[in-house]
Amino acid sequence: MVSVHFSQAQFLSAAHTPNQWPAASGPEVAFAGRSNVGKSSAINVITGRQGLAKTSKTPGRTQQIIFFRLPDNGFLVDLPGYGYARVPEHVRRHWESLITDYLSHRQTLRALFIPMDIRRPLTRLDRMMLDCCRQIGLPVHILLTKADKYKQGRALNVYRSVCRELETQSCTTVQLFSARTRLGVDDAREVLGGFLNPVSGTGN
Ligand SMILES: Nc1nc2c(ncn2[C@@H]2O[C@H](COP(=O)(O)OP(=O)(O)O)[C@@H](O)[C@H]2O)c(=O)[nH]1
Ligand SMILES: [Mg+2]
Repeated sequence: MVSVHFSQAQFLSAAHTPNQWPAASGPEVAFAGRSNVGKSSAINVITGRQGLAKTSKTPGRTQQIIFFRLPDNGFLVDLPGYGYARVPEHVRRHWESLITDYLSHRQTLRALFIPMDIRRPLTRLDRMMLDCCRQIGLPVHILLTKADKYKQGRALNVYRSVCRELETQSCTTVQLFSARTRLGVDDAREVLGGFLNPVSGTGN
């Protein structure tokens, strides 16, 4: 059984540029997704720390990489959201360079969690993100967020069709999730723990 003490996660820093990243000193999992899909809410409910990651009704605000330190040396990372239509061009370019730098240079990055709103999964930018991860060999776990917005049957249909679309994509997993009802929180913790602490549970 993997056990990471998520509830002891602490805000460490907010970085605009790579030289502000904390030293890469332990396994790291980053959350990346379209603005307003419930990324920060997911981090809060998974860690059990309401208010750890700032949530907002106004999409497209954060343009920094936020680092949270976990006990035993790991990091959780909140990447700036993408796909918000009303950002100026220079902000979008800044976002692209931040993310590209981070994904391609962060040696300790183990996996990406990509939350997607269940009502609008696999947008063009989500697919670009998935392609990027495939190219660099980074595992991805997709949270279909706000599952409470749909009845169970409809949510399961979306889940199945996303799984079908991605079945040829190795190292990509999918689950239903709701920060509101806590659906899927334990599963998400287990997957996250496995990425952060891959030797646990193997008898080592
Ligand atoms: N119904 C519902 N709303 C959610 C859920 N998760 C987040 N939200 C709402 O969606 C909005 C954006 O959430 P936030 O976590 O800030 O999204 P982020 O921009 O992806 O970090 C907020 O108004 C949240 O209250 C969920 O599971 N269910
Ligand atoms: Mg956020």
